[in-house]
Amino acid sequence: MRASEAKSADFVGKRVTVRGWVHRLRKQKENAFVLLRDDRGAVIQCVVAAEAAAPLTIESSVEVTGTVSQDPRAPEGGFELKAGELKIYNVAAEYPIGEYQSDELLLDKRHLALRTRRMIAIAKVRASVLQYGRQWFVENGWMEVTAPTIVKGAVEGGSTLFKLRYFDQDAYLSQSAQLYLEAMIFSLGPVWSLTPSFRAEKSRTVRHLAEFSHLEAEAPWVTLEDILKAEEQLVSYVIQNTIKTRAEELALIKRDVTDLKKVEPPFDRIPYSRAIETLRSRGLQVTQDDGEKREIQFGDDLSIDTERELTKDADRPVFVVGYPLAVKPFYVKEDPAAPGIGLTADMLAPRGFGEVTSGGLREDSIDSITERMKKEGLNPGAYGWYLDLRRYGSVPHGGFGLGIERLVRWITNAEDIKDTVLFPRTMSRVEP
Ligand code: NSS
Repeated sequence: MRASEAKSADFVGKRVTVRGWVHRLRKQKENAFVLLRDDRGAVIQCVVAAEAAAPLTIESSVEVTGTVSQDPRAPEGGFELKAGELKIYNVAAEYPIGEYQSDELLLDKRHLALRTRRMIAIAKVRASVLQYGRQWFVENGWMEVTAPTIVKGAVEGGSTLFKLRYFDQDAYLSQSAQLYLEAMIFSLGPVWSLTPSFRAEKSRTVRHLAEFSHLEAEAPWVTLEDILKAEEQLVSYVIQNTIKTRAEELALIKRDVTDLKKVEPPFDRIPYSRAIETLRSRGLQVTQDDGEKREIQFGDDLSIDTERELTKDADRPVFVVGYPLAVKPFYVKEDPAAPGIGLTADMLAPRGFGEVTSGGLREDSIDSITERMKKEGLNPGAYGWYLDLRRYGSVPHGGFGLGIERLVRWITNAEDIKDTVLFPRTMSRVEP
């Protein structure tokens, strides 16, 4: 059985068998104290004869049969296995990961480091985020679809595309499933997908990965407000359920969830123009491409720093609504009531965690969209099939994308987004 099952008053006095790995080891004259970690990351202390335990090393795999007893001194819940018989499966070689290790070493040895209790806890939180995300869509009548990840066209700008040789032509790794989801809504209605997205992000930041899990949704006949409502409900549902299901894991990584409990709809909607005014009134400076600093102004995109400034005191996420078209991709629909402004919104998580989702309405006029593509330096000829969607029964529609790792980073309070995925991909890391 698993360690978590054995640690129960029902089994006290009974002999049980638990399998796992030596998580910690203390050898004394007569007895050895093995903290055994099971295959779900729960631990139980096992007391075995020193002689039998002599060959054991950290991460050796073992099976212990012993009597469950209750002892308040036993770590992790006051239960232990006594007078254990020990069967050794594999005596591990000297383990390269000790108690205090550099972040770099932990990343180099990630295939082993994912056995640490912090990584296990975060992986479980992530699993719940995925589970409840999926559940929300299913319960609300959205249909799951799968889009290709090898594509011909850019969605989010050309600078972060990964190019690859696809037989005898060039192709790219997908940055977003959006264009494909847009094609699907004509016959499948509201759809969603969870696919890897790829971005050749050249800057090293604590919130960018080269490969991330992208939860995306698209629906016909919607308004911007419909999309924002879906986003705030989805995120609140995922968070409330995850903090309940994963209370133990979040406690283990010392995440105080008081603020997360407050994540309930509706989230504030702040117009982009007001966000810029607020930042200007606080004298916020931005660094330009040439390294010079100047005051932030209307037309600037929001950065990690400006997003932090906007959300540092907030408990709940906020939507920044109505970015200038110039800082958003070609597909964003222009607000008929405000020329130059997009019907688009980013959800910023509180306390500097920053952008978690981005979404809005899509331009449905073929003329406007072709013109915007040209402005962005894209060749409309390469988007033939996508433009067809504007030729054959175009309707008002919209959707959004949510970065799973961004959401997990916020929920787990992880310093670095690399901690939210077991095998992170960044500019400097494609191994292990
Ligand atoms: O570029 S986005 O802001 N928007 C899109 O890709 C849309 N085409 C999505 C859509 O409407 N279907 O990315 C969406 C989200 C963004 O808010 C982040 O949460 C996440 O995807 N994202 C990332 N996470 C981790 N690493 C990187 N590099 C990254 N880029 C975006």
